[in-house]
Amino acid sequence: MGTKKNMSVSFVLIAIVLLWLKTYTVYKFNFDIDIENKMQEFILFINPLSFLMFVMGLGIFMAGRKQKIFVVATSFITSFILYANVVYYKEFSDFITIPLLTQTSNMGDLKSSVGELVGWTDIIYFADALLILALAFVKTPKITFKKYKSVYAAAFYFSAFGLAFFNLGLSESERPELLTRTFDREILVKNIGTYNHHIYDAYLQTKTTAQRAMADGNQLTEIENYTRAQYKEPSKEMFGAAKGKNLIVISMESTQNFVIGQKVNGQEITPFLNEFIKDSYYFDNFYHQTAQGKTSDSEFLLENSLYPLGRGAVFFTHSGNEYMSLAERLKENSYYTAKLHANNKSFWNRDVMYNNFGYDRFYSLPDYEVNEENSVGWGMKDMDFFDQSVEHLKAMPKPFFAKFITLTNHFPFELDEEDKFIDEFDSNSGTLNRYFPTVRYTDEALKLFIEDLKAEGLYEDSIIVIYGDHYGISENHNKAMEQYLGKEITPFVSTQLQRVPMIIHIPGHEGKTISTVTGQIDLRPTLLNLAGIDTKQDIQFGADMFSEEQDNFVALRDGSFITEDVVYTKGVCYDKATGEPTDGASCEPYIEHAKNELSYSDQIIYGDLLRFYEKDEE
Ligand code: GP9
Ligand code: MN
Repeated sequence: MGTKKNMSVSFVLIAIVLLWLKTYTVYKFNFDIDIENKMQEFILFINPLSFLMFVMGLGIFMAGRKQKIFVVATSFITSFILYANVVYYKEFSDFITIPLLTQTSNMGDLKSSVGELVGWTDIIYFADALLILALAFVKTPKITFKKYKSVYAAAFYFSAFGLAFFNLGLSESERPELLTRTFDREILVKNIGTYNHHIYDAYLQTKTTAQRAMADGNQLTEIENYTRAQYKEPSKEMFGAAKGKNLIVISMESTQNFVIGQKVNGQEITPFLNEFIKDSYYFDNFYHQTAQGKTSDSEFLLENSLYPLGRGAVFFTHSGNEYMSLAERLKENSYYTAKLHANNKSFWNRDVMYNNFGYDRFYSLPDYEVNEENSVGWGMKDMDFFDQSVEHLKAMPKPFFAKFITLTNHFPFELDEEDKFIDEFDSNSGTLNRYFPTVRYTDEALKLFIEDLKAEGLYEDSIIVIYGDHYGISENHNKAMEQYLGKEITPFVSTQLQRVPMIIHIPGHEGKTISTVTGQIDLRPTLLNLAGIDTKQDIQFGADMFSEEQDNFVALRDGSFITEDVVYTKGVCYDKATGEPTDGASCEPYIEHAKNELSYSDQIIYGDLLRFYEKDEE
């Protein structure tokens, strides 16, 4: 600490400030972090500081030689971590995570290109550490290597804590539920900083590693017996109905089923889908089963026919697990597999997870031409996304499995004037009001996409599956929803609102509405059976939606469930016919069943049990 007589600066403080400024400079020059306003810039600027104070700050408890060694070593180690991220980012436009490092294909890519990524001039990234090293040898009264008095040390750490909380508070207000809900690594780093991101990542890793270590293969045997007993024979007529055809699956952002066939202000909300349904299979009792991981949870359900987790996003927490993905099974059967979504590839940790699922290709942001004109709200407009995607489809080997994820109909449901084909609703919820025109917009985008597929000769060779990923209108908007639906929203109605559209179009097949109670968990077996791929031996919790043995049972992630006759939610059993609470006895037998389903699925994920799976010889 400085005194008036002899002004000197603490060696520890110099190191902190240098590293802090360097980190911020690297943020600006080496990472492509999208800054939308001054507050975000400010958060980005302060976010390295608390970590550096905590770690480098330990130097204030030491003096002289000890302090010098500690500060110099910490400077180099921290610089190295930052530099490793710079190198990694050059190649992958993403930040390092532990699962990424252990994924061999990624590392292989990195090793082969490391020569091109690293150069002598990179020494500049260590300039501050070298300066610190030099200062350690300089004898000047201007720098002090003293230990802090305990009162100063306490004040120092008190400030570090304060700063950390201040940083988190600002981030929370910029990005609510940052650590549990939305998981874009870029947003995470932007808010908590690159160093804290590593700590957070290490925490997730330790937790999963411990749970995984405690698991053993016997657990899987019990679960396997359970899922085998649940297996439903596919319908003879539908098994292989799409064999050899391309499989185009479209996940519609935030689209709930209540808009299908309905109007707002006397105008149809989904005119295209309403027509498309007429010559497709339409499942009108199909539920989303997602939780905090939203879109990524729906993708997880589709790929694995496993339930997502109750807390956090499994795409983030268990991306290193062994899975039996839909993509992998299709690939084994000579499909080319691709994901198409015009967003940051690291959003929801997709780049890592898709790699694990075995996708051949992920067409993400850099594969699209995105500009001011063709963007709104969250990014590229659906119409342009589909339009540019057709070119990608044309380039794919056939048959392909192409999975699309739309974006425009995402909260806060913004739209340019020229894209509003219908008027907003008029209620106290701006969200619900805007929802209708954005749903209508995506409907139009789908219409144009299908026209394009026809023009390119892809339509007749493809089966097209369209479904909603999760709800768009949360319970916060119940008042406005009551106004639109013209009825009270009880927990029963809320649960029914979790239905999302589900449409399967197969060339040459006539349209049919199927009202079996089904959910996203059923997608994997249904699609594989349509492709003529048997799933009898697979561990999955869903069943073919065309099966005559379908049990009309869907469990939602919160333990609610729906059968042919009842809806069970928040501990109350409702009669579907009346929507009124009924005798608990009608729900009783299923309560255990729902619990078992969810807990078996959780056990698979927490224990990474599929690594013990062995296929029986037939
Ligand atoms: C982002 C998109 C939206 O890429 O999939 O995710 P959500 O917020 O709906 O989970
Ligand atoms: Mn979504």
